[in-house]
Amino acid sequence: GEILLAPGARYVPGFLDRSAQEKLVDDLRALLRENPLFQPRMPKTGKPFSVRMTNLGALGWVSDETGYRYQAEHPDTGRPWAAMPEVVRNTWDRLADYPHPPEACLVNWYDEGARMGLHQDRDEEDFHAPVVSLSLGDTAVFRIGGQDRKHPTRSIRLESGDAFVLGGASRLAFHGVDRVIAGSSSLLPQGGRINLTLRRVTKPA
Ligand code: MD3
Ligand code: FE
Repeated sequence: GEILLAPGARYVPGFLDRSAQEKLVDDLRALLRENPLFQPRMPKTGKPFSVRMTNLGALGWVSDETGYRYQAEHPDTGRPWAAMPEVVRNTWDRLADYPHPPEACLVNWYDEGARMGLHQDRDEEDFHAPVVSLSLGDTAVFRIGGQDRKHPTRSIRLESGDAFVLGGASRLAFHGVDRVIAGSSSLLPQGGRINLTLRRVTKPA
């Protein structure tokens, strides 16, 4: 079943079954050896994020003292990002309802205590393309509001295997992760949470 939370915000609980989640975590662990997590930093202040990140695909989102941007190389290794696993490409094809492939898959890795403040995703050129998210591991207390920071927000729990599609009027909604509930999933033996966000970055020709 699929739940419409707001115009364009489609929540798909249980999109990946347990065996697909386990296979995806195995794939990610292998990809992380060549394509390690890095510690993003806030523009200007250089304050480190509590979430560690990496990317898969042609382009990746990075943040450091000089600003936010998409780039083709890993900031620490200088190499191109690893390719997206098949299950990730298939997720986009099944959920995005958009006629071009994704260019970036941002991998957010939440250790205990990590969070993500309320923000908009606006570093992409084409807001007609949705953002598709997949959650793995411990449950996140996720918050979503409107297009203005002052608009009211609601809180939902994103569990392991859940998908979320943010398109249409929700594409520029403010959103964030208040906290991760330690011990809520057995998928990752060390605990924590992984979120994958699939994005189109450039305007298709
Ligand atoms: C709502 N990630 O990477 S995923 C991000 O759980 C990000 O790691 C969160 O926000 C996470 O930018 C949330 C769900 C999500 C992704 C993109 C959105 C919700 C969104 C874009 C617009 C509105
Ligand atoms: Fe976001």
